[in-house]
Amino acid sequence: MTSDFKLNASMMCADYGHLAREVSQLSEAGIDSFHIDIMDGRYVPNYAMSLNDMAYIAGATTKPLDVHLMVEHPNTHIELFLRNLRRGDTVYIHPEAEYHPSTTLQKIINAGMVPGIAINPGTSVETIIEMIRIVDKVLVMSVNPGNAGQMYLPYVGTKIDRLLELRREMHFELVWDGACSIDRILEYAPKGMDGFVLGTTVLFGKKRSYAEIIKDVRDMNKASLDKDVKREDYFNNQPVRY
Ligand code: S6P
Ligand code: MG
Repeated sequence: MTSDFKLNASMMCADYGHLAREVSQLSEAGIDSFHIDIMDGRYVPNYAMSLNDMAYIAGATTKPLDVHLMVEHPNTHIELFLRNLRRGDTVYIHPEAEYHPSTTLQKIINAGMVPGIAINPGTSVETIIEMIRIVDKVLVMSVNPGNAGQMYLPYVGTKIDRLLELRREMHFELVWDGACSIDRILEYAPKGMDGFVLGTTVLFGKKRSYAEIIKDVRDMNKASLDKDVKREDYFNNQPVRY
């Protein structure tokens, strides 16, 4: 059993009074990529990060960006995003937000970015299966998009298991976004989940450093896979519970 997975920092949860420090501390702590939530106040009932925030972070790190566009008709302004990104950064769109999502995905591909789709809790796999054929990544939402700090919607678990099954026949990476806890990582990393977006549930606003938390996530996962270490024993010896 393997469980290699990427950890992405949800930058809408970062301290904007010290953005440069946040980016460098997360990089040094071993975060794999920066998750950038862009919201337009229409597709979702909130405004989050801006183009400027995204461009700043792109210039402040060599690590990849995962840009999650929660905007209506992303095709209209996709070039604004693409020209501020680097080759290899990921751009996720929500297929419901676009009349012709594959056209937008093609623009992302043509610009040298990694194309992805985000799937809302209420969206079924059947409605997006054709999109899955042309993207490299699927971002599965376990909360409704719009805010950090929401509760996990347990009915999404069935769909996640289904997507993990689908990966046996289709090639794509599966990334978890929303209320991602240590327990969910320990459950789904061994099942093959490729990445997790870490927000307020695990990473931000805690009394421990990013480096300690990220190390804990990886150590706990290793311990839970290690036949010689019982997961309960590992947890019992830890001073901090999440
Ligand atoms: C939600 C957004 C997410 C959140 C992330 C926050 O609309 O797409 O990326 O920022 O889920 O994590 P948490 O642990 O606060 O739910
Ligand atoms: Mg997101």
